[in-house]
Amino acid sequence: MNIAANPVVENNDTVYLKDYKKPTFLVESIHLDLKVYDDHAVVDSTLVLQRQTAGDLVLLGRDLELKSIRLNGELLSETEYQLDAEQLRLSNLPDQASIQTQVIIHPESNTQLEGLYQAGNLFVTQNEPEGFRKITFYPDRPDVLSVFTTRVEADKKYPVLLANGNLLETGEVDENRHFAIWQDPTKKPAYLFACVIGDLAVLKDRYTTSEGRDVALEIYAVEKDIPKCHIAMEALKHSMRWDEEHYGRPYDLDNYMIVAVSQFNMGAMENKGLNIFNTSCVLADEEYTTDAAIMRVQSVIAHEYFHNWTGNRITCRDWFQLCLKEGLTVFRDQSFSEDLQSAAVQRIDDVAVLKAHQFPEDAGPLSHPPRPDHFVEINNFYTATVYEKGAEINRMMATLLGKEKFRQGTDEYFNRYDGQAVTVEDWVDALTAGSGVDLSNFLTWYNQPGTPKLQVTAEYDAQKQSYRLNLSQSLKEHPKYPNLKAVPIPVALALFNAKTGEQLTLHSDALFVNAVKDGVYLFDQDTASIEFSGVTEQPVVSLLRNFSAPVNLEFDYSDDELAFLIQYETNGFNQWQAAQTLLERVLLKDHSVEPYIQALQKTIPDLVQHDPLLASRLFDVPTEGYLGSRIDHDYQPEVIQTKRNAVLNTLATALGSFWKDTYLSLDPTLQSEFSQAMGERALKNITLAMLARQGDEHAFELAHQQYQTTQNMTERLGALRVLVWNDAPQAAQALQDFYQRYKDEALSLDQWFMVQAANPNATEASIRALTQHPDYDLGTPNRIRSVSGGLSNNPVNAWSFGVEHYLELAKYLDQKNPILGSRLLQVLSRWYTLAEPQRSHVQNALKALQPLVKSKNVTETLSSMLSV
Ligand code: B3K
Ligand code: ZN
Repeated sequence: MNIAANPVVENNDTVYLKDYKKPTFLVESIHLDLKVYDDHAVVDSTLVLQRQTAGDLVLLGRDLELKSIRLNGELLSETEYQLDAEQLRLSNLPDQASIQTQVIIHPESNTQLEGLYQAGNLFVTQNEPEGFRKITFYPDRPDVLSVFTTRVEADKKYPVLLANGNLLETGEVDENRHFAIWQDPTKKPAYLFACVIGDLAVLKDRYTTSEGRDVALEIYAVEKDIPKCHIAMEALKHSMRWDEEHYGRPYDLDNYMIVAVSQFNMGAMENKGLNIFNTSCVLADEEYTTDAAIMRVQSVIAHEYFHNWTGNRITCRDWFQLCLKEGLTVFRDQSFSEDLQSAAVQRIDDVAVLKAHQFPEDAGPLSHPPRPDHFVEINNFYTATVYEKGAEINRMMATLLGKEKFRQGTDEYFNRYDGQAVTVEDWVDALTAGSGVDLSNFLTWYNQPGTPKLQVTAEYDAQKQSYRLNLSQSLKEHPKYPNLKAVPIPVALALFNAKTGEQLTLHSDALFVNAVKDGVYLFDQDTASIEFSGVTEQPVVSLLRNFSAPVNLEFDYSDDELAFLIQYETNGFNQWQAAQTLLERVLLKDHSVEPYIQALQKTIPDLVQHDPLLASRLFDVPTEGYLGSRIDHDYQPEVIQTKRNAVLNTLATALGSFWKDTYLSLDPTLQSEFSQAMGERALKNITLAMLARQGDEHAFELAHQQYQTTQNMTERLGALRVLVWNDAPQAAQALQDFYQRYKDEALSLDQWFMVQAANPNATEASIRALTQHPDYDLGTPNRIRSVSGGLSNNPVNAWSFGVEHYLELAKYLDQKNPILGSRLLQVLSRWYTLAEPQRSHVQNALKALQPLVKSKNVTETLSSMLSV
């Protein structure tokens, strides 16, 4: 691919990091008064301003109907300010001033789910990154921190009136209306402001911090969902304790509230003391939601809670620094989840996401550095690169420093910058100062795009008894970033005795700069070699253990060595990685699947007993989508599908009675540990699917029986999937039954849509039937995603009739909900890898969409996608 061929047109809307300027005024305090009515809302705000630098006061505002503006109490006429669609500008202000504005907004018709919007019977806010300007005129940028006092007024049919901080006062306005006044003592940027108005029930608990603060914990949801909030509440308390123990960070307010809303563009939002969550990331219950969803709830609860220190108390100077708070917070929630379940499996799942989403993103037209240096629409940069690669950068530094020094570094960061809005440089500086280890060259990772290739070769010298590894790194050229530099790559490694499988103790001599320390070699040059002495026999090396760096490793393993690592590696992640590498060769390079099967036969029976969760992951056959992302030219989804099915069929046959014996031997209900039970359920579903693939005459009966008798959603859905995807005689009735059981449970019903959309045998007509179903709803992102996400499970379908589906959605959402529209369109970002004629077909369709879309979000994404 030649990215230079059609450079993206940067226009007047482009914002550059290099242009950053301090705000002219800071806001000492803001009083906000929101009155919500059925057909509009009135917002009065009073800002107390303090000049910081020379220049005009710029208040940002979008879709606001300005009713009045006062300067120090005096009403201003239209000649005294400049107003356009994006801002309100005032010149020649004194150094201290108070500005009062009154605006009208329309939450009831806000379909963009940004700013203040109505979702069913509930009014909620979403202000990150730039939603606050849709509520009132304000210097809506993260380096303006202020004390917020909020008065919320609404009809009494909405008994719950919430905002950030402490409740100061409640009262009646008249017979029909009431109000509440909240004050948040902590200074915060406007993107962390939140309010909620509605009719909700609440689950309450308490938590005492390590400092002895008694915190009231509250989770708000609709009445019938309250029983599904207990797992989230436990995860919240667990997160609070974990942050005290691992980072020394206790909570700082007297209350912590979480509100669940069913219409939400993403997972959740970390508003100070008042998180707003997609129901899919709060509600967790084995009967209604899957194990994967339960794990996600726990990790998102932790993520938003951890933002209280990494994001809220220390925030970003500007939106280019987004990965400062997101990369660090994702790293923290991943570490938390590693402690919660099996660390190896958590790492496997996190790396699988990284490789399936971030690697392809970074290899294609949407590639950008974790800290971008320009953007048109910042909402387009809440990407896998900012989040997941950002997390990997932090993980690399943590790996290199070790626990103790990393903690000294983070302590320094919190001590230095509490209450401030900072940059990625500040973070790396503090880590360096606190740990005493210079990490400044890690900044290169933040500023460059692309996944480095790490090439390693090995030489064994029997006479000298030495084993030598030669390393080199490279990055694909990028026209916008001409001076790509070598990055520091921590390479965690181990050597194994090839005969016994035992791990060897390492003695290394570094030929150039660094030595192997605690099993980690820091490779920070273009090339380097390390030599191990006293190696009496040719060993098997295991590289990049635990995925110690986000790079593409190239090492010339033999298939037998990979099979060896599946069997003997003690790092569960690298066991899985060896299996993945081997299977990728089988699927993309026509290697034999035999070594993998043999390794499984030796490894699995024991693992099924002791670590069913890890065992389940060793059966992962790379998805068609992932395999497609490994192909850069002439990609034919059908070819991949055929090969993958053939391998699965071989596996089904080769392991013979293992599948049924294992299926019948598992009983997750006997497991007291959640992760053991989860592992057994995963295995049950895998073995059941394999039985069906074998054509076992009882497979469908077993599936139907599992469907009917279980009380657990993971099992029910696993069985339903086997029936539906194999067109079993029981499929239609089971689908009907599922619908009847769960038609009033939105999250479960999402799964009903998803299972059908993800059916490999789905057709244009079956997908259309789903999108025309009375329960399909274009106003609810979760429902849209259940169909679009399901469809993308099968690249053959996604790249044929799916193209039209995604384009139609992008066109519709361009105005209604551009954040979501832009996101969904990205499913097609690898169009340029397709074989002809599909490639031209999709390219033409994307070009035809260009003149039809208007939002910055979709326009920027489309233009980048077409820039290859
Ligand atoms: N910080 C929010 C993301 C906001 C996305 C805006 N499009 C959720 C999170 O990362 O915790
Ligand atoms: Zn976050």
